[in-house]
Amino acid sequence: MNNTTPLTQRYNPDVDTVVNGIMNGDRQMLSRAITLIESQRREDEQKAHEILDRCLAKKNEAIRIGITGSPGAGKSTFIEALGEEIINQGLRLAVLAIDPSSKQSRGSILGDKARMERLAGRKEAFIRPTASSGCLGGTSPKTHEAILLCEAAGYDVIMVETVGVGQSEVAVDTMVDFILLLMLPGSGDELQGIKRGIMEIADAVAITKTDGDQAGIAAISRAEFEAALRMLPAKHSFWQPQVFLTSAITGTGIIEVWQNISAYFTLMRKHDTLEKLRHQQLKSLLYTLLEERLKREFFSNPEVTSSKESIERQVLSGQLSPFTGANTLMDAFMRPLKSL
Ligand SMILES: Nc1nc2c(ncn2[C@@H]2O[C@H](COP(=O)(O)OP(=O)(O)OP(=O)(O)O)[C@@H](O)[C@H]2O)c(=O)[nH]1
Ligand SMILES: [Mg+2]
Repeated sequence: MNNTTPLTQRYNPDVDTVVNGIMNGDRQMLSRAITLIESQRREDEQKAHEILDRCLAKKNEAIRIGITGSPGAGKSTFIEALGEEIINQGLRLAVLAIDPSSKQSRGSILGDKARMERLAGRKEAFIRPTASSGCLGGTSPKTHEAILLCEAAGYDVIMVETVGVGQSEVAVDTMVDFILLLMLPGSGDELQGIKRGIMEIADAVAITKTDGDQAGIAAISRAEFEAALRMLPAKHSFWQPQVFLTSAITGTGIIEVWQNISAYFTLMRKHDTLEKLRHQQLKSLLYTLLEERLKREFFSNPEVTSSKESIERQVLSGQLSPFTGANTLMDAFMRPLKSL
């Protein structure tokens, strides 16, 4: 695909064109395929899955990193600084940035591209902001599918930015190999609350914005996080998560974080853990997709939709127990299948 391609074909290209484009590093085609994945339209979905099936045949293995942290923790700025370091080492980088504040992907595209301006200008980088479309923290099977497409496009490193709101990290944990948790200086007290769950899946913690007058408080936070990490069960027997003091503005700690990530992947390969992890990730995607599909089929089933309200009323009035109600709806769903 080049600039002489007719405009109509550029905007509604066929599966072959998209697949070839992705394989040949055409960022616009990759972006187009991700848009199809995100689409709610059945025909787009079908096309997206044809593209995915073809792309999966090409085995590429990228390093997948999840970057998570509270809103405003400095995730995008950190990715920009770390991303430049990665590109300078001769690697190609894809960033899937999930913007929970935006329901419209157009809005978030402008938002995050502006925040990762330097990276967006590099030809070795692909930045794709996606709207979370109501998913907690923004991760969904669609994010996982987008990762697979970036991998087919030959990116060496894929970063997924998610907002740490608890469950979203658990979802992202099923699709990335390494989770970097970003925390603001002075956020040690959050360890008592929901952040504990996030700590359990973190492979490294970076305290952000340690420039200016934050240095002292950052050092205290580091000690708090280190103590908390020591109390947690090990995710991998060969890996002890470390805490780094970083600043995306001065560049402090960025190289150290990258060295830590690289060391992790060297060990993962040595222990054959990466391949096992890939299998777990694919298994998780298979069942997540299946669950979503079943739910959708169930709730759009005419037998279910016609009896749903009446069953709900009977449950609310105490005529039916929720269990019997659920069974009745399930029977309604299964009836046409049983008569086949
Ligand atoms: N002083 C200082 N400010 C920083 C640093 N990193 C980010 N910031 C500022 O913190 C604010 C938030 O940064 P972002 O990178 O957008 O944070 P984020 O976590 O991606 O935010 P959301 O995606 O909205 O959750 C911006 O105003 C940045 O300029 C840093 O290392 N030092
Ligand atoms: Mg951000």
